[in-house]
Amino acid sequence: MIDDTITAIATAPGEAGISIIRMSGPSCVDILDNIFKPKKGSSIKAFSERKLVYGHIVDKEDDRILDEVLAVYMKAPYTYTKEDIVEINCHGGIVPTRNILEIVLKNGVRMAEPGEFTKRAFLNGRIDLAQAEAVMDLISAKTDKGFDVALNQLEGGLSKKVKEVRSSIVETLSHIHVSIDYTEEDIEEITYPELISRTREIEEKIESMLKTSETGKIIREGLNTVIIGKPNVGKSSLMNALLRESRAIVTDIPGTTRDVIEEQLSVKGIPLKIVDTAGIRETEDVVEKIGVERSKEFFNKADLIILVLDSSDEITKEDREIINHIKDRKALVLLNKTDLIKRIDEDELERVLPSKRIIKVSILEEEGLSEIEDEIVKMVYGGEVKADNNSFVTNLRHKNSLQKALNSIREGTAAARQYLPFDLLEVDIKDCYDALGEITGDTVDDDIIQKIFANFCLGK
Ligand SMILES: Nc1nc2c(ncn2[C@@H]2O[C@H](COP(=O)(O)OP(=O)(O)OP(=O)(O)O)[C@@H](O)[C@H]2O)c(=O)[nH]1
Ligand SMILES: [Mg+2]
Repeated sequence: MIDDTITAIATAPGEAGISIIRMSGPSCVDILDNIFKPKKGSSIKAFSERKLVYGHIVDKEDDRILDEVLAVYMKAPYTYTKEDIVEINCHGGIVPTRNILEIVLKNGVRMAEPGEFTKRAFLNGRIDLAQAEAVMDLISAKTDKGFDVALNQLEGGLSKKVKEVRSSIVETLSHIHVSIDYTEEDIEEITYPELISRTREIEEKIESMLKTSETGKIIREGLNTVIIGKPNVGKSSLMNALLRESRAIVTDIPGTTRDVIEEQLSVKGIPLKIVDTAGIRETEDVVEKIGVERSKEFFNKADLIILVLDSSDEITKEDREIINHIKDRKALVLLNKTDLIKRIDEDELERVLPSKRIIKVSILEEEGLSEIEDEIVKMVYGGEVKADNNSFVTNLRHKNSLQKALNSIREGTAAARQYLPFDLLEVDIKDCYDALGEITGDTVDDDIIQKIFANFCLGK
């Protein structure tokens, strides 16, 4: 049992309407009682829990009023942490917030570590580890889709699936046990073919979860997208059009963008980290040269490349060089400036980039933009998982555990196919069980838990 009381400012720093100072732990109600003077009555304890009470925070040493506040206490176990919780709503200025935090600390409360409230919710068994991780994803979600997926995970969507697989493993293990030592008579012994069909079923369930992880990662972290092309083809115009604002400078002078410009945007719920680059070309200009180098770096690490070509121009040597680089990459090709007379050789393009989607657009006349967005969505969901589904594996830690679980169960299947002894099979199946337990936190080391919560916000 955790026996100390912790505190933190739960709201963002700076000036705002209100700030909230939060406490959790066994002594928080007594401490509130010690520093809070209700407008009516003498003690907060005379009011029922979960009732917001108006009054003042007072430093009893010199009877100084620190702020006019609303305070509430909530009794364990039906709280965020499953412990007693206090929240003080004060004026959202730096001075009252700091003074109230100080007086709380003076009363013997310890400053919370980042994520410690949520960590207590986990340690006290209110939520599992995957749910706790979802809390941070909810806060940091950049798009509605990212939020919906995190909410699904917080409500136990992922955990439920993991638990289902784990319980079929337990069942399989119990059959193996009887077959090893004939103890429990009410459970049937298992044959090798039966065992294989069970492990194959487990494999399939894990595989189907893993399949969602590529899209899941993008939903959570964003799709690293880079716009490339030779100078003056309309890269910055595209960036601005997708952002629906004039972010990057657009002129008819080749070499206008001399450095990379990074922005975040949402394409139908998919967060895009999009980079407009300096047109890639040989140049003597020192600044532009650095820009071109940086563009290449972004190009190398991008998840998606949007190549812009000028359809009113023939394919040049510079275009061909870039085309060569995108052949094996996930890329979308835009033929821009279709409002002008066409000079580009489309047949050649289709020949050199046979598997790439080529979209004709006129960014100037806002033609074809929605087609670009639709194509990006299609590429992300890959036609495999439905876009209206909110059940994705978004977290790299979960993905790694699933992969580990899959490897173990596959080894189990292989061992069963070779009729290896049951006690050897049992080891593989147990490993699979443990790897899945890492996701929900049933089987996970303390230092991993430590690391997970260290990335949380203070006060959450
Ligand atoms: N006619 C026509 N002009 C366009 C279109 N899109 C962009 N332009 C023009 O092309 C010129 C270059 O556009 P930018 O967006 O600056 O091109 P860029 O690729 O970013 O150029 P650099 O930054 O120099 O590499 C500008 O004058 C734009 O107005 C289009 O669809 N049709
Ligand atoms: Mg530009």
